Amino acid sequence: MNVRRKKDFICFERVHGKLVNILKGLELHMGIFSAAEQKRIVSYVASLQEMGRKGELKDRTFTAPKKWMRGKGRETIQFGCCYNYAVDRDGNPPGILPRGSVDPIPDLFKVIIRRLIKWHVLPPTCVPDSCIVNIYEEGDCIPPHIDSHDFLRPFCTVSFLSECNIVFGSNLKIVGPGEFDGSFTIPLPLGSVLVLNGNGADVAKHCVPAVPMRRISITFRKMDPSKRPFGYVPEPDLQDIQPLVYEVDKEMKSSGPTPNRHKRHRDTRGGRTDAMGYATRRDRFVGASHVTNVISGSDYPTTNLYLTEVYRVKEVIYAAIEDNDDFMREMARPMKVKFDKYWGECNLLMAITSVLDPMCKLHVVNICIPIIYKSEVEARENVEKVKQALEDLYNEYCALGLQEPVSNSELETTVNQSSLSSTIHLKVLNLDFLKS
Ligand SMILES: O=C(O)CCC(=O)C(=O)O
Ligand SMILES: [Mn+2]
Repeated sequence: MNVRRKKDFICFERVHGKLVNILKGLELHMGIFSAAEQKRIVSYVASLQEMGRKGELKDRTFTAPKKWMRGKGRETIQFGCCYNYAVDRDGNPPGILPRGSVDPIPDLFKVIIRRLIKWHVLPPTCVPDSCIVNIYEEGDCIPPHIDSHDFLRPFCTVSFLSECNIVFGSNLKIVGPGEFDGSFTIPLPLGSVLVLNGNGADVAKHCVPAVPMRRISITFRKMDPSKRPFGYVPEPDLQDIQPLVYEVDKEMKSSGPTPNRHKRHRDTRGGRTDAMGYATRRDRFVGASHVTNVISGSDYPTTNLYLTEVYRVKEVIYAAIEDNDDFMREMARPMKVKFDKYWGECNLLMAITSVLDPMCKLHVVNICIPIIYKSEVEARENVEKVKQALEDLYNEYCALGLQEPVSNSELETTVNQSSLSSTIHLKVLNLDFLKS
C-alpha cells in the first residue's frame, strides 16, 4: 500500500490579535486502508446500522435523530462511551455521560486502532478507547465545533464510502441549512485518516457541510481518564501497542543519520501479522526495497556499497521463497527470477569496488560471496575470479607506469598499447559494452 502523509497545512488567521497558523498540528494520512479493507469496514458498519435500527445495540450506542431539516439527521453509533452533544432531556450537560451505557469497541475497530498506532498515525500514548461512527446520507452534515476536551489530543477521523470536504476556520459561518463558510477546505480521500492536534484541534473549528452522497466516518478518541464512565474497564487487547520500527530508525541508531532514505515500516517483534494481514508480510521485504533505493534510487551511494546491499536482497528473497506463507512465496518467486538474471553471475565490478574500499578490503568479498553463492565450489571459484581480476588490473597498471613516452611515435605506441590494455581491462570486468 502506498501511504502518503501531509503534515504541513498552513492557514494564518488573526486570533486574539495575533496571527497564528490555525491548522498547525493537523495531519492527513492517505492510503492507510486498502479498497478491500474499506469495503469490509463499510459493510460491517451497515450491519451495525441495521442492528441499531432494530434496537439490537445497547442503550445509547445508536442514535438516529429526526430529519427535521436538511443537514440534520446523521445517524451515529458510539462505542466505549456515550458523548452527549447538548443538554439532553434528562438534563445531562454536554460531555461523556458517566452513566451512558454503550457497547464496547468491536473487534474490527480494534484492528483499525492497532493499525493507527503501528503505522505511526496516532502516538502509542494516545490509543483510542472510544469511537463514534457518523453515517451521513446525502445532505447530512456535521456543524462547526471543537471536539470536547473530555477526549485527549490527538484524535482522528477515518473516511469511507465517498469523498467529501471538511472545512476549518477559527470562525466558521453558517450560510444556510448544512452550508458553512470557512477559511480552509480539505478534501478527505477514501481510506484516509485526518489527525487533529494542536491548533488544528483547538483553535480552528471544523465542520462537514452537507455531503453530496452517503458517507461514513469513524472518529477514534482516547477519553481523558478522569472522564471515563463509571465502571469502565480498559480493553486488555488495546494495551501496549507499539508503532512499527522504521528501518531508518534502526540504521540511525547503529550508524548515524541516513539522509534521503524513504521511511519504511518494520516489525522488529517479528511474526505478528495484523488481522488485515498486510503490515508484517510486507515488512519482511523491507530490506529488499531499501536496497532498491540504494542501487537505483536517488541516494547515489558509491559502488563499493553495492555488494553488501545485493547480498541483503538475496537473503530476503531467498528466505521468502521458503516462507510458510503462500502470499510471501508468490511475491518472492518473480523477484528471485529477476535477481538471478541480474546478479546470478559474479558481478566483478561490484566485487572489485568493494575490495578497493579500504574499509572492506577482501573481507566483504570473502563474507558475501559464499552467502550469495550457496555452493562452496561456486563461491570459491568466484572469490578466485575477483582476486585474479584484481591481480590482472594491478599488473596492467604497473606495466603502464613503466612506459615513459619520449617521442611522438613512442607516444603513439603507448596510446595504442594503452587502448589495447583497456580492451583487456574491459574484458576482465565483463564490461565489453563500455567499448562502444
Ligand atoms: O465526519 C467527519 O469527517 C468529521 C467527524 C467529526 O468531526 C467528529 O466526529 O467530531
Ligand atoms: Mn469533530
